[in-house]
Amino acid sequence: MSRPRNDTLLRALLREPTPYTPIWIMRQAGRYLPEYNQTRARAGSFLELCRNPDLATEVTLQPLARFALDAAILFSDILTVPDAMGLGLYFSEGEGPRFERPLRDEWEIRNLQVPDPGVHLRYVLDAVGQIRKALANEVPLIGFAGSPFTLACYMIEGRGGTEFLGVKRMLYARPELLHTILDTNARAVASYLNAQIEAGVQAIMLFDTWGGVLSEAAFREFSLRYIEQVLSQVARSGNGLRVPRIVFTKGGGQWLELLAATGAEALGVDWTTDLGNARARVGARVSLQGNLDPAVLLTPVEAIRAEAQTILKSFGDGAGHVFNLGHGVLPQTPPESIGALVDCVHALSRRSS
Ligand code: 1CP
Repeated sequence: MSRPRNDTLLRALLREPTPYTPIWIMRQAGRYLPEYNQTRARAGSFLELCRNPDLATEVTLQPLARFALDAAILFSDILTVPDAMGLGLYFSEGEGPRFERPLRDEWEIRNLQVPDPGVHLRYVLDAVGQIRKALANEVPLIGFAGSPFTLACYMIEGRGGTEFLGVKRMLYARPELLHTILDTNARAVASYLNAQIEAGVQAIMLFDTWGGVLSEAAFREFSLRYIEQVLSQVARSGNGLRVPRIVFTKGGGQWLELLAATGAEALGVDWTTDLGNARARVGARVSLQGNLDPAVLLTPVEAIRAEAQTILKSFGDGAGHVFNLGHGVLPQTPPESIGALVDCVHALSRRSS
C-alpha cells in the first residue's frame, strides 16, 4: 500500500516536513452541516446512522466535499465500545448519550467482557472498508476510540453532562473496582483499534475527554496508565505503513510531558495551552495537534483569520503541527466559517520554496 496522495497529515504527525500545515476538524461531520442532519433523518437516528456503513460513509465524506480538509475521520462514536459490552447505548432526543444498563453492581463489573470487534463492532469495520474505497487514497482516514477512563465515566454514570461523582466516589473508595473496569476497557480499546487498523485506518486518535477532571495523582493512576496500556498493545503499522497515534486529554495541558512519554506520536492540545509553550516543553518527542477555540468559528472571517495566524505563529517554523480545533466544532457554527478557516490555514502556512 502507498501513502495517500495528500499525505500532509501523516507527515506532520510523524514530524516530517510538509508544504503547508495540514488541517482537519474534530467532529467535522456533524450537526452544523445541513446535509448531515438530512442523512441522519433518513437513517432514523444517530445510532442507526453509525450502524449503517453506507450512510456512515456518506456523512464521513460530506465535509470533504465542501472543504479542502487534509484528512477524513471515521464517522462513529466512542460509546460503541461499551455498547458492544452490553450496556445498551441509546440517545434520548436533545439529551445526548445514555446507557440502559450502566455499571452499578460489583458482579456486573467483574463480569464485563472484552467484545470481539469482528462480531460486535462489525458495522464499524465495514464502514472503514467502504470509506477507504470511497476516498480512493486521496487523503488519510483517521480511526479513533475513547480512552479507558473516558469510557468508564459514561459506563458508570450512564450518561454525559455530569460531574462524575459516581466515578470519583469509586476512584477514592473502591479503586480496585475502577481498575477492573479500566483494564477491561484498555484491552477492549486496543483490540478495537487494531481491528480498525486492519480494516484500513491510517492514523488513530485516542479521545481522553474527561482525563482533565482528575487530580494529577489520579490522572497518572487511572487515565495515563491505561492510555499507555492501550498504546503498548496497538499496532504501530498497517499494510506496511506507520500508523501514527494521537492522544488528546482535554484539559491536560499541564501533563504534556507525561503524555509525551506514553509512546504516542502526537498530542492533541486544547486552547487553554499556548502551542508555542507546549512545543518548547515536549521538544522533538511528539508532534502537536490543535488548538483553536471552537467559539472563534462563531465570529467574522477577519477574527478567524487573526486567531489562526496567532496559532500558526505560536507554533512557529518547522515540522510537527497539525491544525485543529481544541475540541469539537459547535453545532451552531456556520459551515462557511470552516471553509474560511481551512483556506486561511493553508494560505498562511504555505512555505515558500
Ligand atoms: O447527530 C447527533 O445528534 C449526535 C451528535 C454526535 C456526533 C456527530 C454524537 C453523540 N457523536 C458524534 C460523532 C462523533 N463522536 C465523532 C465522529 C467523527 C468526527 O467527525 O469527529 C467522534 C470522533 C466522536 C467522539 C466522542 N463521542 C467523544 C470524544 C470527543 C469529544 O467530543 O470530546 C465523546 C465524549 C463522545 C460522546 C458523545 N457522543 C455524542 C455526544 C453528544 C457525546 C458527548 C456527550 C457529553 O456531553 O458528555
